[in-house]
Amino acid sequence: TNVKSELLKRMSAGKDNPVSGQQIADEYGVSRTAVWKYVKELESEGYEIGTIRKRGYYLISSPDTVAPSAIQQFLQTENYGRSMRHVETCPSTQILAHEEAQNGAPNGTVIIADEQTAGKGRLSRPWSSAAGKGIWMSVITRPELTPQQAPQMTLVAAVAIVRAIEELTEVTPAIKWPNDILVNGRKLTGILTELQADPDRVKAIILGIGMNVNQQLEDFPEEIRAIATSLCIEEGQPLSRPKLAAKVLDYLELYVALYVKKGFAPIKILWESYADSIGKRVRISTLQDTYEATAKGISEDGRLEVVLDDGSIRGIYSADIHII
Ligand code: BTX
Repeated sequence: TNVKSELLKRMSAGKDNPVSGQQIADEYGVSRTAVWKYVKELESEGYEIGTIRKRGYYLISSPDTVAPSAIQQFLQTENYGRSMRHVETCPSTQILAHEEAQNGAPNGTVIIADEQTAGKGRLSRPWSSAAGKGIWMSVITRPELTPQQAPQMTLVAAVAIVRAIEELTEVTPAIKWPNDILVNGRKLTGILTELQADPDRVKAIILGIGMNVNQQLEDFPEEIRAIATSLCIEEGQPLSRPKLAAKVLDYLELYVALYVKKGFAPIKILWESYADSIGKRVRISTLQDTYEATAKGISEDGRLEVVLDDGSIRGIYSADIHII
């Protein structure tokens, strides 16, 4: 697959710069027949490939797919996304990722689906995952962290996603604590962080990332049309899902490494620069109760700090926040 994604990457240079099969074969120490087989494989996956006699192959068009080679041609990571499993449809990539993690999947393994039939959010809420319209992926990470440091990974992922969106689009995303990315007040992306751990050691943190990319409003179930949005809706044009998925993985690897090495402080600064609730009046709903307060910032351990009306400060581990 390494040769295949490299082939794909180089074929994207266009008709004037065809890729020589012989050269790829020499560089990677494989036979020309093997290269030719990769070309045929790509064609069967929906790529249209042109051939110029004696010069090589070039890409005419790409299918709208999140298959591994489509994503990997854009990847700049060391580990993240290098091992990848793509399924057309599944109930939830989180379930597959938990199984793979238990079976020893390496750090950075990605499970990605074109469609989820039972995508899940926090507290078993449903996550709408229309076929071919979004990025529905779970990233198995194995950072050197204690279980107490795991919840901040949600915030690390949020910063990575926002940076990727900023780099590839014109939209201005905001982060809503703890796990939503909003554009113009509507939900664009959700993050679900799940943990496999011993009492004192993280075995795997599974980051479930759901990004609305190419939906139109009618692709969302009716009950969320008023609160959801997609990059296509916001930008007025479709976006390449594999390019975006690769960019998210690039930033995710970078910021997870930063967090592990330098602690939460640098992430906190980034996070707060994108947060939409800081300084604002919010309604906080936990499983136990609902109350109002003013959001102050986040703490070193990722809690949302709010000032209650009696002036006391409270740090919240998990809740739903509404700006009022
Ligand atoms: P959450 O609990 O913060 O958000 C769930 C709520 O968001 C739902 O109750 C609904 O109101 C709304 N919602 C549902 N689907 C969408 C959507 N597509 N766009 C905007 N709003 C929506 C958020 O949980 C965490 C979501 C993680 C999803 C990923 S996808 C890959 C991985 N696999 C999996 O099953 N979950 C994760």
